[in-house]
This record gives sequence, structure tokens and C-alpha cells, in this order.
Amino acid sequence: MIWRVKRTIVLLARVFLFAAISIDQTLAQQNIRASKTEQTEKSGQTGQAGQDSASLVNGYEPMWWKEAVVYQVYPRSFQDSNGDGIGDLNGITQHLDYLKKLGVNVIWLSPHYDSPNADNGYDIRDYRKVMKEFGTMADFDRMLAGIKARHMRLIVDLVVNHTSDEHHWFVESRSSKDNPYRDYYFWRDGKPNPADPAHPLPPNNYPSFFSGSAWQWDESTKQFYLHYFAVKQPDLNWDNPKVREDVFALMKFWLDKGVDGFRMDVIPLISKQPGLPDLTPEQLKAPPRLWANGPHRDEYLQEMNREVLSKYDVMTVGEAIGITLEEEPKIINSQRHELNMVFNFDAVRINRGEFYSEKKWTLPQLKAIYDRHASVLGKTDWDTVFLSNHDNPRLVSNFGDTSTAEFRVRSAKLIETMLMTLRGTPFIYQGDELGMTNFPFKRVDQFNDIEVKNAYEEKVLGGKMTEAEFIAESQRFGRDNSRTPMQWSDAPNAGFTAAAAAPWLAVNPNYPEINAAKEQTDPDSILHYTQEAIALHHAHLAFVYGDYKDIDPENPQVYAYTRTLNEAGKPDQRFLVVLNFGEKPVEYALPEGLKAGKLALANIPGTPEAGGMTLRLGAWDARVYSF
Ligand code: TEU
Ligand code: CA
Repeated sequence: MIWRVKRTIVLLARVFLFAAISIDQTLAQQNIRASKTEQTEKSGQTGQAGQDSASLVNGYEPMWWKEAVVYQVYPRSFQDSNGDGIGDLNGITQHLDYLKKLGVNVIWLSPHYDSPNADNGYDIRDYRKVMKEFGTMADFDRMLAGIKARHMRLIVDLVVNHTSDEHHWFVESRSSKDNPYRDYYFWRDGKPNPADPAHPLPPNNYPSFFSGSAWQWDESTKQFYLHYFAVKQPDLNWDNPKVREDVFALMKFWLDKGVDGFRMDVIPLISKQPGLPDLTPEQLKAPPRLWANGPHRDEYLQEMNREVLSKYDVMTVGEAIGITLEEEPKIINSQRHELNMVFNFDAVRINRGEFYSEKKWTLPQLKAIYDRHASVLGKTDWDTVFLSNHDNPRLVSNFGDTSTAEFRVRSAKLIETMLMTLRGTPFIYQGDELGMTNFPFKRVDQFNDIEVKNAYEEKVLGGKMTEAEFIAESQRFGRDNSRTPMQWSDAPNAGFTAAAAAPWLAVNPNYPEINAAKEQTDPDSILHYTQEAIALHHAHLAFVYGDYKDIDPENPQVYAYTRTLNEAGKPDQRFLVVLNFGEKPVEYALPEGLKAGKLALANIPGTPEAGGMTLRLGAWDARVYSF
């Protein structure tokens, strides 16, 4: 009993000490970063050219966004401040201290713009207005000021492959064939339909991401328009210089307000195939592969960089849909002046087959992905690390083990360890720092997402699969799993909303067990552990610029790798990460005669401080050592 109390006091002290240290370290590092960024600006460009090698760290040009830990906020589900059941900007402002304490230093805000919400804000009606459900521009300014006051930064979502069909450009565009905005979008005549001449067939065989054809017939001008996503998301015609000019102007509008960059939605899709020919049967197996490699993609991104990005100290991350790892450097090589980094989906989709079907995967396959990243991306590229977001299942449900409370906690911590120690800027999705889980969906009417609703029509009503099969797959991989409200406390609706009515999407029933308030008082919580893992990441540049080496690539159960950094005139940084990916304990002999030194982080309380050549790993054991 006394021992337990003592241990709790020690742990609590550690937690508070950690909070204090991590804030100090973060502030100190931010000062360093600011001065480095200034130097970079003085030397003229944001690229590598003109950099003298002395200012490089392990060959990489130091940048604040390389050293950042990013936290994604999905505003609709973060915090409702006014009781209407919908999260909002004032709700985010309320929790800035929570984010500061967690140790993240960049916030990525999913779309906050005026929108009819066919796709929860990824269909924008007015790029210069805040969605009224989320608040006002004054609320945005207050939130941004609060972020800056805490020495954090904000990047916003840039959704410019398409707009809403309610955007005034499209309202004009669809009004007549000779409207000046007609050419802002893709309008085409249909193909003759002998069976029903009044209703032509779509101009080509492009499918939409959200089921059905990517072409929508418009009765008033008797033409089709192109929409890769929902019918209410018409694709912009980037080949029109006026479109590019308007997009660049709206980007400047937000940058001039002080935002620190953009996450760019499906950005490789902006350059369409000339003439829009049919996809071949081979291309139909993966349309984004072709769509992402249009002839003007890099030209348009370079123009964007020249006209907008190069004039600000910003971070950019593109959603690399349709792009292979090998193709990425075209977009992210700093000498090409396009984007800083992209999200590559190889890891997050390792367990995914067609649509929401499950595919078997092995640990060596996952390791091979990260190994390829390390060898394909060079010193003038930069990588991202993420295993969840608003389009994917909950982190721990997808890659960990939720079969028992103990395994859920351990496996969530193991994955956080991995995210904070692999190569690249890490991204955390809201709620994953609490180990939130998938929602127990039982019926199709529990889903809100247009992707699920449209797929239901096509697949179940179209007789391609049974309702039960469809629900099972959507429960496993549907996007609403990650969009259920943040679980702040055990108050009704998890403290997300004070609304008497239900929130816009149901709260996961496990909120009395899994919530931020509870985890704040528990020194062994996933929340506290994530905070420690982030602090460790910030404290050692080896986790940012260091070399990565997988020391046991074939091992089917243990993932073990090193991150090392040797800088002239400084002590070597050498870290060893060991992750037991499963519930089976193992006596693990380190390969290559390696010897683990002092423990820097462990997800099981009581893990011995000293390492050695053989480690006794428990279920979902995760450790970081010096070596
Ligand atoms: O997602 C694009 C994208 O990759 C999705 O099609 C994704 O693969 C699929 O939904 C997973 O099931 C971006 C946004 O992140 C997403 O939320 C939007 O719906 C989409 O673009 C359209 O803007
Ligand atoms: Ca609200």
C-alpha cells in the first residue's frame, strides 16, 4: 500500500516535471528555430541552393517544420462551445492549453470555411468566410492569436482541386455556356445515347471516389460537369490562368492573417489529362495513378510556390493521393520549389484491400515500407509519419489491440512511440493521444459520411454485397470512426457538448472509460505517455535529422531500429527503439552484438533502467534506449 502511494507520488512528480521541462525545451527550441529560419530567409531561398554545408545537420537543411510535431483538429468534432451539438473555433480556443501541454507545436485545422457540408467542409462555398456553425472571423482571429501566444503555429486545409457547387464561381459557371466563369470548371457534351437520345451518356468512363460516374448532367445547359468526389464538389479547371490567380489570392488572404502554411487536399489531382480520354481497363483499376500525374502538376505547383509560398515562412504538406514513393521527390525535392512534404499512404493503408475490405499484413512488410522511405527520400526531401487522420480508422483500433483495456493502453503507447521516433515530421490525429477507438456501428443510419452513404447505395442496394457485410466493413474502416466527438470527460456526451439534443455524430459509448479528464489524473495514461514521447522527440535532434536503421528487418514480431546523429563538435546521439508488436512476450537477443544502454522511454511502468544484450519484452512492450 505504502509502496503504491509512493510510486504514485513519484509518477505524479515525473509527470509534472515533464510538463515543465517540455515547455521550457520547446520554447528554447523555438527560439533556435526562429533564428535558423531567419538565416535561411536571408540566404535568399527556401531551398538547398546557396546553403553552406556547415549549417546543415546530417546533410539536412534545418527547418522549423522538420522539427515540429503536428496535431490535426477536425473542428466539427473537437469541442462545442455554444451547445448546438457542433464543434467550433471557440471550442478549440478553450483547449489550447491542453495542446500546449501535450507538447505539439503545429496545429493542422481541417476545413473551417463556409460550406454546405456535403463532405464536412471539404466542399467550400466561400474561401474567405468562416463556416457559420464554427463561428466568426473574429473567433478565428482570437484562436490564431491564442495559438501564437503559446508559441505554436497553425496550418489550414487548402481544398482547391474542387469547390462546392454553391461557390459563386460554380453558380455563375453553370448559369450559361458563355458565362465568364464557364471555363473555371470542366463542362463537356455527353456521348450520344441511342437508347434514350434525350439523356446522353457521360463524356468518359471516369468513376467518382464517392461512387458512380465522375460526371454530372446539368439540365439547364445540357452538358456534364466533372467531379472526382461528390456531385456537390465540381473540379476546378487549373488550366485556366484565372483560376490559378484566384486560388493564389485566397492563399495570400490567409497567410496575411498569419497562418503558417497549408495541408493541401488531393493536390496532385489539379492537372487533368488533356482531352479527358477514357481510362483503359488497366487504368480503371487505380484511376488516381493517372489523375495524379497530369502534365502540368509540377508547373502549377512551382507557380504557386513562386507567386505565394516563397514570399512567406510557411510549411506545406500535400495529400499525395495517386503518387508512388518513387515519384514523391518531384513534388518535395527542395531544389524544385514545390511543396515541403507529402502524406504517403503506403503504411496507413497496409491493411486495406478494395474499398473498405481488410488485407492481411505482416510486420516485415510494414518495416519494408519505412525502410524504402529512408532509402528513396534523400537529404533534399522530407518525410511525414502518420497512421491515422479524419479519413482513416482510429489508430489503436487499426494497428493496435483493443481486445482488453490493458492491451489497448499498451498498444496505443507503442504506436505513439513509433510515430515519435521514426523518420519524418509526425502527425497526431485528435483523440488518438487518448487511445480513442472505433465506434460500434450496427446500422447504416448511424453513419453520417457521404462516402459510406453513396457506397451503400451502390454496393448494397445495387446487390453487390449484403447489408451485414457492408456494415462490418464500414465499422472497420469507415471514416466516421475517427470523426466521433472528442472524449473530454465522463460528463454527458463526453463533455463535447452541453446540448440537450444529440451531437451531430454520436459519442462513442466507451467515453466513461476513455476520456481526457480521467487520463489527466492517471500518470500511466496514454495521454501522459504521448506527452513524454513528444518531449523525447523534441529533446533530441537525432529523432529529426538522425539516420534510421532497421536492425532486424525479418523479425516477424519485434520492430527494432536505431536513430543516430553525429554532429561535429557535439556528443553523438545514439538511440535504439524496440517494439514488441503483439501480446506474446519474448526474450529478445539484440542482433549485431548491440547492447541497450540507459532507458529513455518505456510504456510499461517498472521497466528496468538498464538494458543489455537480451531484453525480456512483455506484451506490446515499447522501449527507447541510448546505446
Ligand atoms: O481525401 C482524399 C482521399 O484520399 C479520400 O478519397 C480517401 O482516400 C477516402 O475517403 C478514404 O476512404 C481528401 C480529404 O481528406 C477527404 O476528407 C475528402 O473527402 C476528399 O479529399 C475530398 O475533398
Ligand atoms: Ca457549436
